[in-house]
Amino acid sequence: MSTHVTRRDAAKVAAAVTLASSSATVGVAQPAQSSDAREVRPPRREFPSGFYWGTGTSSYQIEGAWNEDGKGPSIWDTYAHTPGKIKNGDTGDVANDHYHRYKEDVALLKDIGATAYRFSIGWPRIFPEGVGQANPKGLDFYSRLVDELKAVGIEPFATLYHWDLPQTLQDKYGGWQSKDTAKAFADYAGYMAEQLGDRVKHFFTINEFRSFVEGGYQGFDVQVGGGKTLHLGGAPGLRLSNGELNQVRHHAVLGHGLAVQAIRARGWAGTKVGFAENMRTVVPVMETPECIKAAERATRDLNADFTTVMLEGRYTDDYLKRNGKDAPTFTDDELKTIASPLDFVGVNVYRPNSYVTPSDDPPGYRSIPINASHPKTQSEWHVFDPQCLYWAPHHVQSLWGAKSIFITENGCSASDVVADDGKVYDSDRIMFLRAYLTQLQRATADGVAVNGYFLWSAQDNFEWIYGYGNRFGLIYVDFQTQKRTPKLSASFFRETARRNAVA
Ligand code: PNW
Repeated sequence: MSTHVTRRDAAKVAAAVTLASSSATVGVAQPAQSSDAREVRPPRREFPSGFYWGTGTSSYQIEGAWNEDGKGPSIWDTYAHTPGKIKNGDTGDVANDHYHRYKEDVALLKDIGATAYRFSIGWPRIFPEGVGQANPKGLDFYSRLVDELKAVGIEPFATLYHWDLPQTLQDKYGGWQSKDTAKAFADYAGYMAEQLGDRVKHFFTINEFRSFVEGGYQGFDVQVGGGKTLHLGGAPGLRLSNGELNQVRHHAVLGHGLAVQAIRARGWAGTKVGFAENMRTVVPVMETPECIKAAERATRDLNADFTTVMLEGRYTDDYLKRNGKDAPTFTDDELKTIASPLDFVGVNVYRPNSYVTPSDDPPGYRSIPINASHPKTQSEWHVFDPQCLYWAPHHVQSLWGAKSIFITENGCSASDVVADDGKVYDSDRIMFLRAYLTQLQRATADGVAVNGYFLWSAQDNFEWIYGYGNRFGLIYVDFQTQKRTPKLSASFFRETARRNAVA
């Protein structure tokens, strides 16, 4: 594989640029003598000033040290230790060994130009049994991580729940099947805001309600095109009925609301809080007013169980009707708690979940099938469409009037390898990022209040049931040696962050 641009290639490119730009002399333009002589002005697709350029990770996916310094076991430790659950029998026991290498990892974040970092706190490191006595060594790890980030000028954004529930709460309460878990979560959230709030100004309560609830308590189907669906799962690996599942959903959003209240009550002045949800992203088939309206209707409807109830404080009539006897039981007070006012909305955006056209019949939109030939990235569920990074934040603003939105995850896995020259040429990831970010820039230019973008992920890591096979990082990790190698996409990210414009 040759990655060098030869002088001849450069001259050809220069000639093509000259031809394209000299409309009066098409066909008679002279090739430029030297590509260096002319000034090339890259297009400027700028983001608003003060925009955060971040990367993200989560505790179980990178920390390792699964049983060190007093940490209690989590449901993901248990699940990954169960034979047959994870591809190749991989576990997060060691993962990226980030628990011991966090200083090197923060230095790398600085090198790749990140101005913000979204990490998650492992609840069982702080409360090994979910509740009760806090573990000072666990707290100390996150405190040192935050200090290290602040020292190099990277803004820390902490997620309080990225799926690694203390095993004790699973054993005792059936996890999120019980309101007791929601209450325990709020106590832990309040404690973290108290302990880190002097330095951490942004907290996300829960990451991806949909993924951990549906994956963990029933298993969920994702449409991948051509009428095919994929069944995905995760810890704790239960198979609940629809009614039971709706109750778990309700407890998860209740946990979020209680956590928001606890953070407000016990946190420091100026602490900001929101959630990070992979809401179902709906793309209008065409950008006509009717189609966009239909897409908004579908967004509110298809996210009724999580995003909509958290932002509106009510389950939509359609949702309750659709679920009939399987609808969750709840009180008005709980709904108020669930919709506690937020400072921002975080959305994880990877793929379109639905393409819609208008319809005169209820529910007022029609989801069209995703074609079998629709492009995908390396992950089998990952349907490719940059438009979703325009429409997801757009709908959040137009439907719910959000004043501040973060893209809390976006990125793709790719078949990355270290080339003979020691570098990693992830051309498809750069293509993915440029295409998606161009759409995000379009959203900000249209007045959508997006304040930051967190690329998933800083480093290759433990990709849940796929183990170490699916690499999402800007930094390549050799899991045998723990050697880190920034990929070509890391240069793309650095340049984008430096310019505050798509590179
Ligand atoms: C997210 N889907 O999961 C998680 O928040 C991360 O921990 C994870 O590593 C990352 O995205 C990449 O997978 C998702 O099927 C899992 O659409 C599945 C889907 C989306 C996100």
